[in-house]
Amino acid sequence: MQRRQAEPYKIKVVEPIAVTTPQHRLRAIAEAGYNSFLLRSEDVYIDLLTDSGTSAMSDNQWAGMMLGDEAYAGSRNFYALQEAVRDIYGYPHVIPTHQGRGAEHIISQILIRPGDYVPGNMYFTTTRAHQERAGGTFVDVVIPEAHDPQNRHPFKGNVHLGKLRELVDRVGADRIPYLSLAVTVNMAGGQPVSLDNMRQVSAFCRERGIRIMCDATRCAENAYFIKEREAGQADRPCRDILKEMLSYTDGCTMSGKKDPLVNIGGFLATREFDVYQKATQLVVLFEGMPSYGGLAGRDMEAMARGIREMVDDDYLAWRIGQVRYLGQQLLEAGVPIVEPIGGHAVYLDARSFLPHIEQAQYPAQALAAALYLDSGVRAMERGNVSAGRRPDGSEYFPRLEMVRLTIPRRVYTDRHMDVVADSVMTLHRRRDRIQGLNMIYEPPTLRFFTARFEPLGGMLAAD
Ligand code: PLI
Repeated sequence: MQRRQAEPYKIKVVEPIAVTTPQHRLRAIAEAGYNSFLLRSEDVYIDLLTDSGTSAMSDNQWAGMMLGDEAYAGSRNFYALQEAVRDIYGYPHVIPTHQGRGAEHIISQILIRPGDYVPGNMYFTTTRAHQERAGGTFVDVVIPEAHDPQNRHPFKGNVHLGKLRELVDRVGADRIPYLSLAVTVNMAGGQPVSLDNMRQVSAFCRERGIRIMCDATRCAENAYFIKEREAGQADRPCRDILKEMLSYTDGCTMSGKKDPLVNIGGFLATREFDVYQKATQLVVLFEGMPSYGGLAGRDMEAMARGIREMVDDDYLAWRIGQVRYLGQQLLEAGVPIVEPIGGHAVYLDARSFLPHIEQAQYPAQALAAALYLDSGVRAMERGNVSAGRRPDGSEYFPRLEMVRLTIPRRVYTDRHMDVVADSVMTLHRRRDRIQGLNMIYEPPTLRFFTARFEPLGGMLAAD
């Protein structure tokens, strides 16, 4: 018999959430232009929009908040953060930023020149937007399996060395400021990169003189997958695996809002003093002093403590286990999801779920809206709307058209996951009644945040 495991924490504070009526939800989603980003959170029952900034902090983190040293410069909490980053990530130079994209902005401005190419193991929205804003062209070098939702490759985030080599040979290493290496790969479904792949990629990049900037946003979850799936890693603590992973990179951008279990914060870290020095010049313009980067002292303290908590093996096993608990129920009911189940979310494959809706009518956006209408569960579109448009104005039409059920860390119980599973399964049974959407307002960048839609044919809900 497989013994069941429970949460490695107990609950000290609770936050009530409201169950809403179908009429209320119909009004709310119409007012939100059928975009789940534009819903008020008070109208949401179970909020799976994102795992970003939505974690529950521990009592130790809250205690740290009371020890905020709110000095303009040289706050002791900055030194605690620097120490945690050196200890857990292994990078000597650290600059706090208000969140991950603050770090992406700074590194893109420092390293990318107009006409450069930035290879990456699949794009992320804000990361690519900053690379393009700095004049770079993003080139996808992830393995092809990553674009196939049903392919069960254990490390779908791996870099395809052949594609990377082809790019370097074509444009020259001097046109490639860095390889952007995400661990895990969010847009592929929270899929990990193997240690072996990182080792090989690092050897190649070192030989060609190309630095590796890691998007380390969910690196602890990536380390857990390595422990679980990669030969010879089962007995190592995730903390050690993580240190080895990052030893193959030259620096990272980091959103503290994911793995480090805080509600706000991020940082840029590097091994290169040069890059660090240039970053200190930019951070004062855009974020704040290099010793706070837009964060209060208390926020840096909470992040420093969260960084140490995020590598706990029992926590990570439970965390990945909860995501899997939801995904497994959907798989057993025949709902098409991205496999293997990823680290921070279960991704519904909206193309297979709603084959009658063309991608130009945003099936993933329509499915996210239908889910909200059915049960008050808020999810996020990660498909054609998120991918946006190419510089020539055409839509990307990515192969992956997904709805992300993103699980906040330490927030919901498995019973909440049961409610979500029931709702998705209900929609799947009635899927032929869900209609596509027409986009009626489209902002020029990162359109998914604020775009507005209307249902085609006037009917959206499953019933
Ligand atoms: O939201 P930020 O600015 O702290 O971080 C940006 C960011 C960078 N890389 C990756 C892989 C992310 O997932 C990411 C933010 N993700 C969000 C907001 C999400 O909902 O997935």
